Amino acid sequence: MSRILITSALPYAAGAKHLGNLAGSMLPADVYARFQRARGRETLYICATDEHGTPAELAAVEAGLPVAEFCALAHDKLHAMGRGFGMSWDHFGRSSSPQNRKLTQSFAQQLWEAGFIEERVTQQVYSLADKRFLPDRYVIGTCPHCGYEAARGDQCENCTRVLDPADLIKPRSALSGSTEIEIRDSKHLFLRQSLFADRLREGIEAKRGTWPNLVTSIALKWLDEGLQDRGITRDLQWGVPVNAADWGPNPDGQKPDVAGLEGKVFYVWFDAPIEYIGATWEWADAQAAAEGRAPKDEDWERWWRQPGAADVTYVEFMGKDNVPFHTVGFPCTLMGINERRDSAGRWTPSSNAPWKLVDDLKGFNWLDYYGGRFSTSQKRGVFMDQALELLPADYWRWWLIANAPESSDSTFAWEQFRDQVNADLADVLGNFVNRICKFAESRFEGKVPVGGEWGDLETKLQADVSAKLAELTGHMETREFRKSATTLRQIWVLGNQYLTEAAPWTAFKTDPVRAGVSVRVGLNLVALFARLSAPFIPATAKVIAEALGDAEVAGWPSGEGDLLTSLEPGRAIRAPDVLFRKVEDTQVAEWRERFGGAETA
Ligand code: B3M
Ligand code: ZN
Repeated sequence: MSRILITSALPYAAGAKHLGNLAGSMLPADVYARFQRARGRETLYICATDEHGTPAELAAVEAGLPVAEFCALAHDKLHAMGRGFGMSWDHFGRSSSPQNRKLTQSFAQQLWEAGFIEERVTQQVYSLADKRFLPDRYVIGTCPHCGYEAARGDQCENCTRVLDPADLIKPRSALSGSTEIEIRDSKHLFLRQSLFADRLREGIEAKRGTWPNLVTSIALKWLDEGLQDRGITRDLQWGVPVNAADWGPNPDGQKPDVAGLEGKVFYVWFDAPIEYIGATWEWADAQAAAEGRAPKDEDWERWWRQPGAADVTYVEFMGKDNVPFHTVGFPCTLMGINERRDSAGRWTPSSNAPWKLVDDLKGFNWLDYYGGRFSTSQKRGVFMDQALELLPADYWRWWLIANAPESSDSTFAWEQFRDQVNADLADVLGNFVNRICKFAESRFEGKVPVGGEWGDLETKLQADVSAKLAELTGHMETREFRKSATTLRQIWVLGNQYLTEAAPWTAFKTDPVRAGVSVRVGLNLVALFARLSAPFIPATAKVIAEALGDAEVAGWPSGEGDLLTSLEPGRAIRAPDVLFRKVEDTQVAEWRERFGGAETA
């Protein structure tokens, strides 16, 4: 049985944490991780804060804090917020960790020595007003591709194209707003991505049909446009320092220009994906410390390096803007270490134990707010910390997964949110659990009824539920989250239909044994619902399991087996408190007032 390694895109320490960040990477990754653990697979779900680069520096300036302090606070805040939403991370690391620094420097060294990194003198944007270079997001201007006027120097968020600050039309400093800008020479390291184009294309073509169309088409579009070599260093202070003094000669016998590279750091997009590995190392170190033993490389390398990782399936989750960096950038880094390329373009394995590349990549479109973007500055939309003040995490988890922006963008609107959580969670699931548990309490002494035989209704229910379970398991395995939520809801509905037909409340007067059978089956449905719902709404699933006398939710059911007979007759149960209170119209009105509604889009 394969082990499952899961990563979700690393949130910027400084980023605005809107519901889209949750919907498009962390939450589906968590649902998938919980599902795989429930299936009995050894699963590792890794996430971290992405702390380097201009976004963090700019936010620290704005907050008036030293950047290291700013990042430490942001990390803690994000960690708490993620936990609040039920993220079952095995480790939530920091890209500024010593482990990531070591890996990043060692990877760069290996790439240099293998001839995949080149030095170039580049033209950088220099601000006379700020007396410094302005890499990436320090420059704002008009996108040369789509004309968007607030494009950042690293990427246009409108058309998702990756940019070079010097490409921007009408550039201005993000620090001072100054347009007094000149272009100066500065030496930088470039990863020779163009050498990898054919290998990358082969890899992506092989994933067509398996990976979402969105992902393969973004990756192929990138390759079709002609893969550019990528600058992987920056004129910044905050980041992983370029350790060129440690490096040996490249295949041409050339040593790096140590003086020319003095004081530079690696580009944030070079070190951030490496932190997936770095955070796994942090996790292994923390485990060892907790168990009072010395850490071993083998503990984290078994997830990432062959031959130990041969049974690992590695799945990445991210929003569409991150796809190029994960289908091109990060694979180049790893392939450049795993393999050698001769001057004729022939590839052979290097002498290194190879690092694992992604097996499955799940990309998402955007979640927007009433058809417009979530925006902190324009006070539009509800953000992660605010959402948890309004309602428990499971409401949000359910709605966001049921409306995951998979095949297209999806949109959040309070009215639709209210209608859907009220219908699915309060009316269908919550009401079912409460009704049957209350009835068992009042008519069967709070016990799973004993005796009586199944009739046609139960046999049919078992067949229907079992067919739907196979469908649900299939959707979960292929990471089709909307379809999974739809199928799960259909299973809840099957339970409701069964109870309506079996009507133990009326049967109780004339045929108490028959009513007992229905109540027993009903309670077993409750137990099954907890198991199947746990990846989506884990807190509620636990409350349900506890009401049935279990400390934990049982694992994912494998097939027909004990689908409707897992609770032994005679077991004591109790009705839980109301699982989901309905979202009221007055709340919707208040929240629209506070966070904006259709008029703001
Ligand atoms: N921090 C981008 C983002 O939050 C970036 C992802 C890094 S994944 C290695 O959109
Ligand atoms: Zn653009």
